Amino acid sequence: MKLYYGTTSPYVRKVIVAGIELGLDDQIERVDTLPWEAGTKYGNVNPVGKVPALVTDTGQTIYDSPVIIDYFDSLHDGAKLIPASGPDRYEVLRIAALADGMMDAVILLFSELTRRPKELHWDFWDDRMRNTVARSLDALETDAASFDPSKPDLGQITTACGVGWIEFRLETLGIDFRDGRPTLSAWFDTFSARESMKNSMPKAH
Ligand SMILES: N[C@@H](CCC(=O)N[C@@H](CS)C(=O)NCC(=O)O)C(=O)O
Repeated sequence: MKLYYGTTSPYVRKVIVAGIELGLDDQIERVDTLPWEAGTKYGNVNPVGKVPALVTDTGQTIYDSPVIIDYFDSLHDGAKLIPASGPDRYEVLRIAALADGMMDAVILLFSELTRRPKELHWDFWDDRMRNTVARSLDALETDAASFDPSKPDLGQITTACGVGWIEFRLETLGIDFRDGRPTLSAWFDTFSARESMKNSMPKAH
């Protein structure tokens, strides 16, 4: 399998973590991709222009990160990262949607802070994204009480990659996810000790 990836993307990190957790990592060839590069042809792989995307061994192209992880789950017979049915399935998918939505907001905020010329900075947008991130982190603080870091699933992987990225970009964003969130912080520290997390730390270019 070929994974179009970037070293700083939290969505790519989810896929790397899932691959390691499921013992699939040695089947995944990584293709370094810079989706923001001028003149990139990456849109021919994923028309939305975002990493990650996966090309399977049979030549099928799959995106985005939750869909790739669902595909990984179809490749093994062990404990699934996405439960097959019932309330557990929808709880894991809800947490994943919450953490993905938080990541979307924090990425938009980061782009506003780093890519948009200062004279065009839009305070309304900055405030709105910060409020979304704060509300989502508060919800995850409540949800983290029921997380089991010894049993990774899509919800926990998405949350870990999301808050890990906020910490990675702390200096630019000025958001300390730990502030007032002891349960989420303690869970994150335990989850971060997993080999999959240690071997997928974001690296700035
Ligand atoms: N929903 C997508 C989000 C992926 C995403 O936003 N990737 C960012 C990198 S962190 C990207 O490639 N951005 C390029 C762009 O927006 O043009 C997923 O879960 O895979």
